[in-house]
Amino acid sequence: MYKLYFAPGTCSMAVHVALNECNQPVTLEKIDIMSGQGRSPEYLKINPRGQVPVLVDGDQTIREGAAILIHILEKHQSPLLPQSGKERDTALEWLMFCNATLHPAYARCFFLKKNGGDDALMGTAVAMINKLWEEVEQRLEKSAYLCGDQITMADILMTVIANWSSNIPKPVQIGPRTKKLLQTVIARPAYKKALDTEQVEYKAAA
Ligand SMILES: N[C@@H](CCC(=O)N[C@@H](CS)C(=O)NCC(=O)O)C(=O)O
Repeated sequence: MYKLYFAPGTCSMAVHVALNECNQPVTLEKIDIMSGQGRSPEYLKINPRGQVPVLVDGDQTIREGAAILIHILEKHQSPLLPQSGKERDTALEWLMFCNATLHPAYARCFFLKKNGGDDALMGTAVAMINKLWEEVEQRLEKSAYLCGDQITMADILMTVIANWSSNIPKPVQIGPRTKKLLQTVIARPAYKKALDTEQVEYKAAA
């Protein structure tokens, strides 16, 4: 059985949802990153960066969310990651957009909040987030999901990240088409189950 080191509602939740989507049972190991458990000597042995997610699959330990998601979806041949061609390239592009562009944009704001960044700097950082949501909103003019008419993992990771918006000290603006997508994603049984298990309230779709 898989083991997932997670913190409720964080990026590790996308891995939790992916496992649920693939009907894979998982042993969940909660890491209290807010209280510094991620920096404990025990956990640093598991992930020297002190972060979640970490997935243990048999004798393999995988760190980095995008690598973990690709591992799971390929192993279980999930349609959340098309297997070849242009569809796969597009799905990976948007998965990486979420993992390597949208996620760090939020992380920048959390860093400023925690370390007393000034108001102007925070304003600039939040404006960068809002610019990304504008781009997403424009993309959804053409299709219901980020990569067309079918949901992919990118939509799920984006939905997880969107829910961090209420922890940002300035307004984050998410457009109506994007909110509709978020509502569709959180209605999926796999997502609902993860929210229930992690005891997370979803606020970004309203
Ligand atoms: N690049 C890493 C980023 C992981 C990450 O930032 N995880 C956050 C939760 S969303 C975390 O563990 N933060 C605690 C910390 O950095 O101390 C990945 O994609 O796995």
